[in-house]
Amino acid sequence: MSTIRYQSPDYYWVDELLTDEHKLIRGSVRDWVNRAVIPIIDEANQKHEFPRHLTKELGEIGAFGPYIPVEYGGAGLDQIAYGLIMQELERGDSSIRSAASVQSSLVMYPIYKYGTEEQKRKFLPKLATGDLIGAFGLTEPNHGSDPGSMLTHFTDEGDHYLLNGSKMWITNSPIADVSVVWAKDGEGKIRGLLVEKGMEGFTAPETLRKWSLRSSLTGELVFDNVKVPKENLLPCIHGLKGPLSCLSSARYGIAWGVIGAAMDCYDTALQYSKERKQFGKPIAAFQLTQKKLAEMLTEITKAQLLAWRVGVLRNEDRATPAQISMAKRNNVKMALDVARESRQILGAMGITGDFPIMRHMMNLESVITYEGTHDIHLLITGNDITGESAFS
Ligand code: TGC
Ligand code: FAD
Repeated sequence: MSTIRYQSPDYYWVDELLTDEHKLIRGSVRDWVNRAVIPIIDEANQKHEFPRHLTKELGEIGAFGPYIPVEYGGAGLDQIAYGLIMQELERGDSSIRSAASVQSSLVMYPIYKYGTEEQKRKFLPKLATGDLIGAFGLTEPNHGSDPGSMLTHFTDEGDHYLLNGSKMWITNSPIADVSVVWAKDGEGKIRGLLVEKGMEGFTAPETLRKWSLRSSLTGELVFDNVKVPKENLLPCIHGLKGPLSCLSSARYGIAWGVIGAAMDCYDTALQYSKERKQFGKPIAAFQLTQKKLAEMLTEITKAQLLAWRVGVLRNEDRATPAQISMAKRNNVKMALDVARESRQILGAMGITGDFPIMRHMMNLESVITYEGTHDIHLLITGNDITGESAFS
C-alpha cells in the first residue's frame, strides 16, 4: 500500500551529487521494483519462497555485475550507480538485493578479478543475464567470523583436485550453477575453486525455517571427495585477502542497500503518522512521534552521505577495507533502528504484511550478521585506529 506512494527522502539534496545517468538508472530500477517486486514480495515472504522468476529480470535491468566491464556482459557502470541499484532493490526486499549482491560482488567479481580468460568468457556473460546463478562459500559450520580457520580443503591428484569439507549459510546454494568455494590447499593456503552443479559428491541442501530473509534461498555446500577440474582454480589469488576483497565489494553494496530499506520504513511511518488519528489529532502532531521521525531522517541522511563518499573513494580506487566496514556497520544498524522505530509508529498495524516494515526489520536481522557481524566490524575499526588486532 505505502510503497505505491513511496517518496524517497532527500533532506540534504544528495541528488545534486548524482549525475543524470545515476538518476536515470535509479529511476528505472525503482520502476522495476514497483512493478515486479512490491506486488509479490509480501506473499513470497509469508510462504518462505524465493521468487525465482525474477532472476532473469534482474539480469535484464543490469543488476547482475553493474560494474563488470561490458565485454564480459556487465554494465560497465561506476560504483555510485552500483550503490543506487542496491538501494532500490533493498527498498523492495533485502532478499532481492542479496541475490544481486552475491551474483555481482561475490561471484562475478572474483571470477573477473582472479579468474583466467577462459573462466571469464565461460561464466561472466551468463551470470550477467541470470542464465547462470552463483553462490559464494566461505562460512563453515564451525568457522563464521573467523574464516581463516576453515577446514574445507583440497589435494592435488595430478589431473584434478579432490575437495572435501562443507560450507553453511550460503545464499543461493540450492540453485547455484557455479559456487566460488574458498578452501585450503595442501600447504594450508586459501584458494578459490569454481564448483559446478552436478559434480559428483557435491550436494547443496536448503536451510529451512528462517524467520529472516524468507525470500532468499540459503543452504549448505557439502563436498565429499568432489573431483574439481584443474581449470576451475582461480589462479590469481592466494590467501584470506581473496574472499575478504570480495566482501569489501559486497559490504559496500550493503551500505547503500540498507538505506533503501530504511527509506521505505521511514516513508511508510511518515505517511501513516499523518493519517492515523488518536486523541482527536494525527499522531504526527505528537512530539514523541516527531522525535522518532526527526531522528530517523537525520540518521538516513548521515548514512546517505557516508555511502556516497565511500562510493566516490571506490571510484578513485582509494576506499580502504576499514572505511567500507564502517559504512556497512553504521548503515545496517541505522536501518534496523529505523525499522524498529517505524514499527512502533504504526502500532499494531506495523506487525502486519499490509506494510513492509516488519519484513524489512526481520530481514535486517540477517544483514547485521552476514558479511561480518556488527561487532566484528567494530573490531575492524578498532584495529584500524589503534593498530592492535583484537582477533589474534
Ligand atoms: P587479517 O589478518 O586481518 O587479514 C588477512 C589478509 O586479508 C587482508 N584483508 C582484506 N583484504 C581485502 N579486503 C578486506 N576487507 C580485507 N580485510 C583483510 C589483510 O590485509 C590480510 O592481507 P595479507 O596480505 O597480510 O595476508 O585476517 P584475520 O584472520 O585476523 O580476520 C580478520 C576478520 C575477522 C576481520 C575477517 O576474517 C572478517 O572480516 N570476518 C568476518 C567474516 C565475514 O564477513 N564473512 C562473510 C561471509 S560471506 C557472506 O556473509 C555473504 S552474505 C551474502 C548476501 O546474501 O548478501
Ligand atoms: P559467529 O562467528 O559464531 O559469531 C557469533 C557471535 O559471536 C556474533 O555476535 C559475533 O559478533 C561474536 N563474535 C565472534 N567472534 C568475536 C570476537 N573475536 N570478538 C567479539 N565477538 C565475537 N556466508 C557465506 O560464506 N556465504 C553466503 O552467501 C552467506 N549468506 C548468508 C545468508 C544468511 C541469511 C545468513 C544469516 C548468513 C550468511 N552467511 C554467508 C554467513 C555469515 O557471513 C555468518 O553468519 C557471519 O559471518 C557470522 O558467522 P556466525 O554466524 O558463524 O557467527
